[in-house]
Amino acid sequence: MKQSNGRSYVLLTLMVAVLGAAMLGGCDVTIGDPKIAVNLPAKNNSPDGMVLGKNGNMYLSTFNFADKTVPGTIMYIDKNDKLNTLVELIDHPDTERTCPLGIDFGADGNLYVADAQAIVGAEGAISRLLKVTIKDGKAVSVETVVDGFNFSNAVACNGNAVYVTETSLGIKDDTGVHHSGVYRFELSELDGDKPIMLKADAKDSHLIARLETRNPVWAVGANGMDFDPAGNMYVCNFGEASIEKFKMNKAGTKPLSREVLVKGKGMLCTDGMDYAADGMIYVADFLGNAVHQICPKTGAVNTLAKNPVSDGTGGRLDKPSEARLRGKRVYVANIDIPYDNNVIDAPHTISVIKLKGCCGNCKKSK
Ligand SMILES: [Ca+2]
Ligand SMILES: [Ca+2]
Repeated sequence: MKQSNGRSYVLLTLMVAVLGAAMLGGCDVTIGDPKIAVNLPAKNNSPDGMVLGKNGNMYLSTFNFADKTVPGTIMYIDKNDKLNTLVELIDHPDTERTCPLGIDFGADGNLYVADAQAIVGAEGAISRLLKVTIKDGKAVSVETVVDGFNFSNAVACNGNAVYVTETSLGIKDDTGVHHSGVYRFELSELDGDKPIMLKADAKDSHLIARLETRNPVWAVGANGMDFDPAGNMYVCNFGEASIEKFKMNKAGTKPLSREVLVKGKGMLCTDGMDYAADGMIYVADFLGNAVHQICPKTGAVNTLAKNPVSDGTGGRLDKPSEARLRGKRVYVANIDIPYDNNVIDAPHTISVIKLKGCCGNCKKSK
């Protein structure tokens, strides 16, 4: 039951997303001047999740939307913007492919990866959380540690836990509400020999937060996620074009309160996000083909870059899905997948936006 429910709902979501392309085309606005940080090999043409490692490398998940023979791969961009491969991931036994999206390092130093089988239309609740064990900077093993997501998406680690957004809880709701959420796992319960199998229908005890999305075209829920230094959790609600802020209990096991930090204000959706070292939030706007900087104190939005849908030439944004800060440079993964009137096209790029000092954006009111 779980698999059929999850499958039908996730596929419906993706079909609606495709149909929505005609209704929500790009616009002609161009803001900013992003450049190319890295050219990706043609086979690794669908980049998504990124995380800045303690060693200064920007780690990056890549797959190939159209070609299932290409393994999902974790790469990294070193301090000189040279691209390297960390590890190729293990294919799912049913689909024979891996589709890595969000990534983050746990307090144990290992890398946790969302394998979103749903993004390429795989059937069933078969998306996963993978653990890449790292020793001396090298990947020594890849294991499945949680199975049974409908659509695992972002990964964010805080304390001794790993949090994963579930973009669809697979719940049928005739009122037009799309249900999604956040799962939390203790590092100590993640065991490659005994993967956690999630219970269906939002009944699993690891589910700590639920989100609702009311968008008739883009029924896509919880997406990017991150924590601030005080332990507050921020979750992007894609179809609402919002970021929700959750004040957590001390242990980080459940939210005590929640608020919508920002919604809309020029954003058409909220995809991958970074609560960055400079105290600002960076969010990729897949539908708006834009990257925004958001003040977590006021919710003010400063659009750093935006352009009509492109092929990515020269660093133009090409369906960005994640933005991460390194120093004063915002790295942007152009996932370039075929939704919202976009076509997969060369070049395949990571863009970079150079920040010009402090924007002062936080001084503005909402
Ligand atoms: Ca492209
Ligand atoms: Ca494109």
